[in-house]
Amino acid sequence: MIWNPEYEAINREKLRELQLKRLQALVKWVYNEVPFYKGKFDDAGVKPSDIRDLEDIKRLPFTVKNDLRDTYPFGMFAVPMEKVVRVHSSSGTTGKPIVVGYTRADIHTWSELTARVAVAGGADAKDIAQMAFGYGLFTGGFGMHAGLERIGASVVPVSTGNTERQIMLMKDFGATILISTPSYALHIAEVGESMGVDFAAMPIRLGLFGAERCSDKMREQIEDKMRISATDNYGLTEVIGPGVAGECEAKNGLHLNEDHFLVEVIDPETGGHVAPGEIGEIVFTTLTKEAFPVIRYRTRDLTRVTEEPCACGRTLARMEKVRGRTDDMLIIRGVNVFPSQFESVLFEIEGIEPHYQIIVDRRGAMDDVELLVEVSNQLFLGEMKELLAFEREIEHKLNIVLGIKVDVKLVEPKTLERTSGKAQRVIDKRDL
Ligand code: DLL
Repeated sequence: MIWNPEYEAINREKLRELQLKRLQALVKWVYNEVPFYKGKFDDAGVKPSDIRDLEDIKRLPFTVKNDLRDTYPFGMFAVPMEKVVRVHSSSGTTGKPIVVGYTRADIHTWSELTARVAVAGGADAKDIAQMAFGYGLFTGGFGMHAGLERIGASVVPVSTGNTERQIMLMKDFGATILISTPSYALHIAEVGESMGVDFAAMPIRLGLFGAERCSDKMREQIEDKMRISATDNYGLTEVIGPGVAGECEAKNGLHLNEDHFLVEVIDPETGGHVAPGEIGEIVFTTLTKEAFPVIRYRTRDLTRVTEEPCACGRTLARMEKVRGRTDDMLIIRGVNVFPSQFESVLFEIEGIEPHYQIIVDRRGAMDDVELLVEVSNQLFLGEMKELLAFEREIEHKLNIVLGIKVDVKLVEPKTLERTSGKAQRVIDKRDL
């Protein structure tokens, strides 16, 4: 099923015409309404009338997270506050949060986009949708809620926390869809198992997961434990929240809502476009947002985009699952490594649970990396000698792939902290 075939299966030539028309109107709008953009465009020597085709987007300056921080809280809004009906915010780990605003029309657009994502993942009006994203300044709860309501599903806004009650309600209400982060879904599955819950006997059939990376292995684990089919969806507060891109049932990339967002993939070092289909940093320009438009917003998320036709009939381009973020990159004794590389090694090894934590510290002048990994109960209860040999084997495999020495510590199942939001995989204790 496609929620809005007129746009989701649009002829790509027509799409480009629509994008250009919207881009031209947007650039004019922000130039006149947002002093920040006027200043940046003037500095770059570009006027709204210079945007004659889509390629001209390259003439516009990028927007980065710090630009949004510097204008905290409402400095980037393109409409007066009386037109703003909602604000959300992204916490970030340091400094001031980023605040975004929505007009009534933006809220309407947003639910259209999350409706698309939900339907692409297999949801429909008959579904009972258990919303286990947080409601609040985080965009996940309210954003997905509106889309599911719009398609006519019965939404149960449980929010996060109290996992046992979450499972009880899931059972009693006969939820057919779970909407959450993949780490929280895995936690729900594990708590369910320990409560003796038989997910196979429950009506739950789909998972709409997003807001953080979910490797294929982790997806399989959740699907297996909960007896569901799960899809991945992507978004970020600065662009709108969830609803930027969502996987269809072909599960081969996330369809980007290109009628509302113009997508570029750039080389994070040079800022130039990468060749089509190559990996780079994904950059978004909102084409229809009123209160908080962004121009060439650098997400720091690394992925690749393909325009190849998809089996589902949508013509919207697909982004591959996010591989990592440019700011995830750890520099260990001069070597660049991404947490997803640890994961790719770990998840190939039998007996490893999908819970791990990377702890980086500095001893004297040396960086020290410790990797805590949960192993299956069966393994953990085995012989010490075997456990130690297993640790050395993992260290060896990591060394081959990452080129650094990692100190692996196997830990008992269920000892690493669980979360109802996004998992924290890296703890960097270095004072860099
Ligand atoms: O996480 C919005 C969202 C909510 C998306 C619910 C999907 C579902 P932020 O909190 O601003 O917004 O975080 C945005 O999270 O730049 C990515 O690094 C990461 N992220 C979001 N979705 C995915 C995903 C929401 N499906 C940041 N896969 C983004 C990997 C994701 N990373």
